[in-house]
Amino acid sequence: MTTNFLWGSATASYQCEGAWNEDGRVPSLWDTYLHDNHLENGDIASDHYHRFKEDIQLMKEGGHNTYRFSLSWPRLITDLAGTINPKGVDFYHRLIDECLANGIEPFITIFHWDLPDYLEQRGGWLSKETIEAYVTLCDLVFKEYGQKVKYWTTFNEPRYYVFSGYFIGNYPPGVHNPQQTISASYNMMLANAEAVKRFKALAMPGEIGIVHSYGPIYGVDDRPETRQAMRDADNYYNNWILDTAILGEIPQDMLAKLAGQGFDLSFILPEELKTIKQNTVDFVGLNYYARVLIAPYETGETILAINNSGASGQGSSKVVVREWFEQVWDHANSEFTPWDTEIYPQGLYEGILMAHKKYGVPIYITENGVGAYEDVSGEVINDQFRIDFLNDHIDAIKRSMADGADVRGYYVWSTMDLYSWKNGSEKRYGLVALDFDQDRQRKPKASYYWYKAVCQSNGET
Ligand code: BGP
Repeated sequence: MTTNFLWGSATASYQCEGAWNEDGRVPSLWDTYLHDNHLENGDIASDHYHRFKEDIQLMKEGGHNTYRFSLSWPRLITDLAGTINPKGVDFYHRLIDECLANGIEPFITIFHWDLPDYLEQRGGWLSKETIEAYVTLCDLVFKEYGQKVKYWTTFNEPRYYVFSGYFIGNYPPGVHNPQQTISASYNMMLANAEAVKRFKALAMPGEIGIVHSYGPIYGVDDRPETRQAMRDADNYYNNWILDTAILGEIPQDMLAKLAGQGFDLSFILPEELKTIKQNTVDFVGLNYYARVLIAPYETGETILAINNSGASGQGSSKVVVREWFEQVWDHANSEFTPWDTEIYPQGLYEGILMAHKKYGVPIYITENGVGAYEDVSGEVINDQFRIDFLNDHIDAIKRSMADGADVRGYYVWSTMDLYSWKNGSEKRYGLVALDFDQDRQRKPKASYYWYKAVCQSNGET
């Protein structure tokens, strides 16, 4: 590893902060959606808002030299008029300062899904108004924190946000509308370019990137129809975000295919395409959980994706996109988590090399980890399965670097147990355990101590 390699872990504001209605914070679309549907929510989450100093001490003692976290938009700007909440602004000054005082480099995500509900009520990412509001947010946070922060990312996983919210419909706003999926993704990618533009116009000292949920594409065989399905799946899963943000080009064959299927693309304006072309990111963050295995579209079904449905979901996952592809879960030959996520470290090795060859920009692995049901009641929490998982994935990164990839940092998801979207607190990812039923006392797991040795030896252990 290079000497200044970033070793750390990651969280997101809604998933860890709690304090959902404190100090002037207004509801996000997640608050409203989960409250309205009587689902487990992040009202308290990991209580990071009140306990961030303790968490940063744990990071420091755990050998981390960086922390990836996101800014809560509904804590910072509280209405359509753009009213700034001074207590929210102050909170992130304190969080950033605490990181810096402890030798932890802040790596900031501007948007990790907690859109203010007042914007969702006006159409959310379907509306150009949200792009304007997002740029106002960027302007605020660049000016407030920009002299202290070297690493910025505009969005966490726009693809996952949009496809879950507008295509599958299992996340808020919970609709199933392919046309809206295309419009919302486009607006987010345009907002990404506008944020980069503002960052450069303000001559900020740091670097700016985007974080993508990376699904390297594999085929079930080598037939021409499989190769075509793989290309379409790559557009759906990766290129739509990565080509647009890094190269400034929306994949042409994807647009042609969408037009051929009768989708309306008239909202894409030449001026906007110029903005996208001229304002590309400096680096990319890749979140890696699993590869994507693809077969040609054959079933005649229209869509749908079913996933993330808990232990009973294993074996029932399905993603079929009409005339594009079908996704395959090869249970006979591979290992899967109870949530049907394949454990496939080789996909990280090959995926990094593919991204490196295609894009050539610096890469940060901004999330990698494994969710599990865990008994955290004992004194010692032996999560050997997590150690094995992390070890194999870190090894994959090292191999990719030995083969020429420019990887500059690695973040375990997640720093501590936190709220998992729709799964609540029962799907745990943390290096540090929390007892959600009691006082949320922090208890490092075996993986925390193992990862400490990795960080301290710069990946040699
Ligand atoms: C990523 C998100 C994270 C995190 C992680 C695990 O897609 O960026 O916010 O939640 O996935 O996902 P889940 O909690 O659904 O298992």
